[in-house]
Amino acid sequence: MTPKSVAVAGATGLVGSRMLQVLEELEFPVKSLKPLASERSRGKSITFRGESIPVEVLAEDSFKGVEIALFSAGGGTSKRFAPFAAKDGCVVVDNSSAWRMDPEVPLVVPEVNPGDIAKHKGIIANPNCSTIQMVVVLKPLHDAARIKRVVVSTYQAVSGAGIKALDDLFEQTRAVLDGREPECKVFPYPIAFNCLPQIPQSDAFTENGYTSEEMKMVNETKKIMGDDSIRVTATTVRVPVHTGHSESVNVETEKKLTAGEARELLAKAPGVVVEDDPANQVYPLAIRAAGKGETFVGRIREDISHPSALDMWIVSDNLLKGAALNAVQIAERL
Ligand code: 25A
Ligand code: L14
Repeated sequence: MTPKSVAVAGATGLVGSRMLQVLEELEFPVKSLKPLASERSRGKSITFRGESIPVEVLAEDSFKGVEIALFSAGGGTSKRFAPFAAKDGCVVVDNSSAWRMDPEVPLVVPEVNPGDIAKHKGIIANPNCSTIQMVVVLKPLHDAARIKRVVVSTYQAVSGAGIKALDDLFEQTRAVLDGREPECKVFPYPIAFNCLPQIPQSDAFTENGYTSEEMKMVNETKKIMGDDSIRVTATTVRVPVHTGHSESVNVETEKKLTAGEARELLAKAPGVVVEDDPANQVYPLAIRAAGKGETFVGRIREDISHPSALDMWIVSDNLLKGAALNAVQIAERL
């Protein structure tokens, strides 16, 4: 690949900083790097390959001469600025939910639907973090046995909600340990020592009683897998974990798969690591998945309440495969 000029919009955020790190670690051929953020980051610098680069304020003309732009600065920012980037001939890989369900925009997990990348018209969407780690595991099972229905509950890390949410987790934990009242700045209720069945923290509930995060898992799974017939229901929950989303997933298939057959299929699946040895208490853990690029699956077992279904536990780093790594992998395929 000839070296590319790359911009990162939201470079000072949690996901943006992981994007810079992944570009370095995967030795992405970067000719020049342009870190972009909001007014709040004016005067800040980021470090890329040992070099300090000043952050520029994102503007409509930021993308002249830029070939690839990775966006992670929230949905509103993507909606407003990605079209300007595309118009200037830049290809946008967007981590927000702004464009994901647009029929003109491919929604891509490279292990699942790499062929959709070529259909882009300037914008490619990076799926929701909880969806990405689920579909890399579902895909080989679907190919082998056709998935009819998925029932998922998530245990989502606080880093998914950004830097200020992590500050809340730390401050509240300290307050509780010191015997003070925890203060809520980002979440509607304390996240320290608690679970919140509401993601995101604002604009969460849709008319059918699901949260928007839950409906993302329903709709994005069908789009990425290219199969509207897969029925999905989800309950998404924030837990006081720093980084690494965990998921309890029940998968009903048309053709019965034994737990052993599923393990064999998943052992061969790209980007997936099977960690499943109950006798030795081996199963995926968020604290071990954090910082790694793979998706880990374990606790694979046949559902005793159904003739043709499996239960499993899926864990991945929400900032890496769930966001920055998947975006850079899409850019690599470009
Ligand atoms: O709008 P949404 O979709 O609800 O998204 C809200 C936030 O969720 C995070 C991300 O926060 C996003 O802004 N997020 C989104 N997708 C995520 C994912 N898949 C995700 N988190 C995890 N997984 P973040 O803190 O990680 O990153 C924010 C980055 O976006 C830049 N940004 C925001 N608005 C922008 C913009 N850039 C350009 N134009 C805009 N209009 C933001 O830059 C950061 O890089 P910044 O300069 O605004 O922030 C620098 C520092 O300021 C702190 N901060 C953030 N918001 C506020 C704030 N301080 C005060 N008030 C605020 N409202 C941050 O802590 C940051 O360090
Ligand atoms: O759709 O954990 O990418 O708050 C990313 C952050 C969904 C919510 C997305 C979180 C959002 C998620």
